[in-house]
Order: sequence, then C-alpha cells, then structure tokens
Amino acid sequence: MQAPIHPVRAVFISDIHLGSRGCNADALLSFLRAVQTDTLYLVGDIVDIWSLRRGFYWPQSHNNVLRTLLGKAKHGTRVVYVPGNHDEDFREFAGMQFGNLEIAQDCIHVTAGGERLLVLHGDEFDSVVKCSPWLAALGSRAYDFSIGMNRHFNRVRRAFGYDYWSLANYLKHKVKNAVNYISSFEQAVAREARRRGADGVVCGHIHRAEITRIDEVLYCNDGDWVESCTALVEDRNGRLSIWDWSRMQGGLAPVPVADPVGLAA
Ligand SMILES: [Mn+2]
Repeated sequence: MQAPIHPVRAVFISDIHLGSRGCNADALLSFLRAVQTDTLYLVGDIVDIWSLRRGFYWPQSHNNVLRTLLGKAKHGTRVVYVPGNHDEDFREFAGMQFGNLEIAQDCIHVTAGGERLLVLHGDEFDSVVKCSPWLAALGSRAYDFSIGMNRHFNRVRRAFGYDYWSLANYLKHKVKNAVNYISSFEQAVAREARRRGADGVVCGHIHRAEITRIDEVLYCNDGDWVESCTALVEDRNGRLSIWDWSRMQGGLAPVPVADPVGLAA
C-alpha cells in the first residue's frame, strides 16, 4: 500500500553523512518518498567526504538517496544545496545552478508569512564556540576574525592529515559542558542572523533539532540523519515544525513532535 504523501512548502535536512556507516539512509529514503515539497534545502554534511577519505563505504541505499534527491530536482522541486564542513569541497561550486539544483554558500528562505530565514550549515561558528571565553574578552573584531579563520584552520588540519574538528563529536565526549557549548553555538548563529538582517536562521551541524527564539531571532536546527532522523518542515501555511521521522514511521500518526511555530503569530 502506498503511504500517504505530505504536501509541504519547504523541507530542510542536513547532516546525512552519506558515505559513512552512521547514515540512516533507509529512514531518509522513506521520508523523502513521503513528502512532496516546493523547495528542498540540503543544509550541509550531505556526503561525508572526510569519512570517505578514511575508507570507502558506499552501499546501494546511499546511491538511492542521491538518486532520489536528484529525481526531486528533475521533477520540479527546487533543490538548494548549502555544503557543510564534511562536504566542503562543494563550496567552490557555490553560485552555480544545474537545472533545479542550486549550490550556495548560504541563502535566504522566505516563508509563506514573508519572514526571512538565513540558511547555513553552522560550522563557521566552531571556532567561536571553542574559544568563547577568550573571544568574549577580546571583543567583536576578534569574534568576526575567528569566524573567518575557521575554514582555514580546518584546511590546515586536513593538510596535516587530521580529521575535521567536529562540534557534534566533541559534544558527545564533553557531556558535562554540552549545554554550555550548545547555547554558545546557538547564540553565535542567532547573532549572525541578526547581523545580516534576517528574522531567523536555519542550520544543522550539531545534530540537535530544535526550534526556539534567541533574542528575537528564530533559531531552527533541522537535526540529522545519524543520531536522530529529523527534518525541519514548513507547511503550506508557513508554520515550521520538526519532524522526528523514526517516531512517525513507527505507526504513530504523522504529526510534528515539536509544536508548530507560526512566525507571524
Ligand atoms: Mn557539520
């Protein structure tokens, strides 16, 4: 029996990590088949190039995810790909467009209610989070400098054969301070959205789905398809919610787990 299709306005997914063993490709496939969206945002870490370099792993299900994503673009969905740190090689194609598929460093999504959301992966803020007490002391110039340097820092790490410094991994091993790190990340992202005149922000990177307000800025994190199976979804009326697909698949009614947030409300 064909599962019901959910028609929605926008879907944001990130941190899929295709090419790594942690990826929940089958769950993602069933999610992609169950939603029909006008715009699909791929908010970074779609393919895990860092993991592929360590050892090649590419099962059929990962191929099926890629084919389904491209198939959506072919059949009328506007697909916007915002690369992250694990697929940063694609950042050099930012600004390019292939049919319905666009690649961007970051972009603005305008909701049905006319609110502007800055869409970015979030790794730009790793250095801010790592060095936050220092940066607070040094001030806002140091803060901006740190964001700019983060990419170069990781390029140098790679040149010397080190892995990407991952905030998500770091948090797992620093549980005691995890709450502080998460809030420091969220504040950094919200601050960037405000600086760029957006009403809110959509990011990924820390593998923790959430919708909240931080100093008047709507902070949305679309979660991941490794630790959880979560997506940020904007319905036809412009209401945003987080879908936890592993719970919705288990026979539970396909309702958002988080209370939908209407931006205009
Ligand atoms: Mn990331």
